Amino acid sequence: MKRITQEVNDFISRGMDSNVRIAVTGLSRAGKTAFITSLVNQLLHTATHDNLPLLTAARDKRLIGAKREPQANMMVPRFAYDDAMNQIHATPPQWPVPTRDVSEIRLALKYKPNKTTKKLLSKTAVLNVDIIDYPGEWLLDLPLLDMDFATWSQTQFEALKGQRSELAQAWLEELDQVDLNADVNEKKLERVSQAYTDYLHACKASGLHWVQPGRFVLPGELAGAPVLQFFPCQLEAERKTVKGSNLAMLEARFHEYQQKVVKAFYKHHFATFDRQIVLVDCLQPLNAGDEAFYDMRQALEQIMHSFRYGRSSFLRRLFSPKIDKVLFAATKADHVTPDQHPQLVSLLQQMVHPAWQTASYENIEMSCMSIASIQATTSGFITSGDKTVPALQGTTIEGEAITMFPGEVPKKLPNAVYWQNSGFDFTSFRPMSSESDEPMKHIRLDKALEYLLGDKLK
Ligand SMILES: Nc1nc2c(ncn2[C@@H]2O[C@H](COP(=O)(O)OP(=O)(O)OP(=O)(O)O)[C@@H](O)[C@H]2O)c(=O)[nH]1
Ligand SMILES: [Mg+2]
Repeated sequence: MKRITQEVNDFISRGMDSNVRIAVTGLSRAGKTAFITSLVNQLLHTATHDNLPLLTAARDKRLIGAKREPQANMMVPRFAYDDAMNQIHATPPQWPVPTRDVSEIRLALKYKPNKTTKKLLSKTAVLNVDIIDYPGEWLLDLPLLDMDFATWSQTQFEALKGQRSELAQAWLEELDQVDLNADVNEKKLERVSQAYTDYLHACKASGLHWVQPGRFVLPGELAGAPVLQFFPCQLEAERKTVKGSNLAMLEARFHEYQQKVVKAFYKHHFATFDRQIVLVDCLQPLNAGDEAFYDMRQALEQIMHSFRYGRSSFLRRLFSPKIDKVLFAATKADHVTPDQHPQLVSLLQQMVHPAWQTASYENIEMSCMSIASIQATTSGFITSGDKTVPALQGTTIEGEAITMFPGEVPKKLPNAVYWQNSGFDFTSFRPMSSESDEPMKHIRLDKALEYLLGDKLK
């Protein structure tokens, strides 16, 4: 009885409306824009279509409808839902354009509560859902907060192996031209920073996702600002930073980056999130090769640090974290036949589990699933001789209609032999044509919604 009274009080004090902030992240091209566009599109159609059977409130017909509302945070750009929908409904259909910054959109969901406490108060309730899109690369910067400039520099030089050391050549040549103890030369620092940024972009283009500082490749509104103009240097252990020197300036900018960029993101954005979905494109690194694959695993491990709030954690000292549920979703599941979906989940679990099991994720629930936000293929079977095999049908980005078996997804992290013997070649498809008054086709987007929102719609 006491608990019920408390719940009723909470509910009254909040008014009939409640609020949840769901953050959507993932490394670039993971499928964030497609996910948010589809999520909004699905919820806007829920009143008229049975498009979300795995979302309990929708299945039980308690979800009355959804509408767009002006977003709460006025300092953040609006998520470009209409632009994305125009692209998907274009002839031929196109994917939404890449995004580079944080953005936000709000939906109000009207539902019939089934919790006794809420039912006592009103037949209907409203849940305001803020959906925030931000680049996963920004989470790669968290470890920077625990390092000084010299330590960070060292980590960057230690990472210069394999493909990275080749890609870094032009930057290293520029770096050789800098006298760290000479009087500060802003022009020179700008040039070397640009060479370093180009190197980070080249890493991304080769499928290597672990890049630091993350803002260098996705600067958002900070593009061109001096706070993004520094680079790692090889420093001697016994050194003194000369006042007014190039090194002094690099150290100062690194410090500013820690305080005004990284900390500010955690304090002003991350601290406000209630739920987090991390989208992972597991197929892209399978296409790109083993270095890209293990690199993505390392990037995911880094991303997971942001959800580790042990008692003494850095984040807990900075603010009180609120995220209580994190969902890892393998996106673009429609690139493989449905029989491969369990393998996709298992691969994703293997990529995130080691970090998950060893870390102290106090009071945080985590789960993995596979989804396709905007289904671009249909699945079926083809007969070859006396064998029937699963197949996909779709239209390639170039406009060719094809039926194919795209290959098997490894269930476990592939070993060296595997990379030698099996090549992956997942084709990119264009979105299917759809009617503007119909919800888009998806795979398990409703399951993701149930995980992220289900309890809030009770
Ligand atoms: N087949 C299929 N392809 C998808 C799906 N979602 C995304 N894609 C593909 O992945 C690409 C990237 O998707 P976006 O949603 O733009 O990814 P993003 O994470 O927002 O990318 P950035 O904004 O560049 O960081 C799209 O252009 C599509 O080619 C999906 O559900 N199915
Ligand atoms: Mg995007």
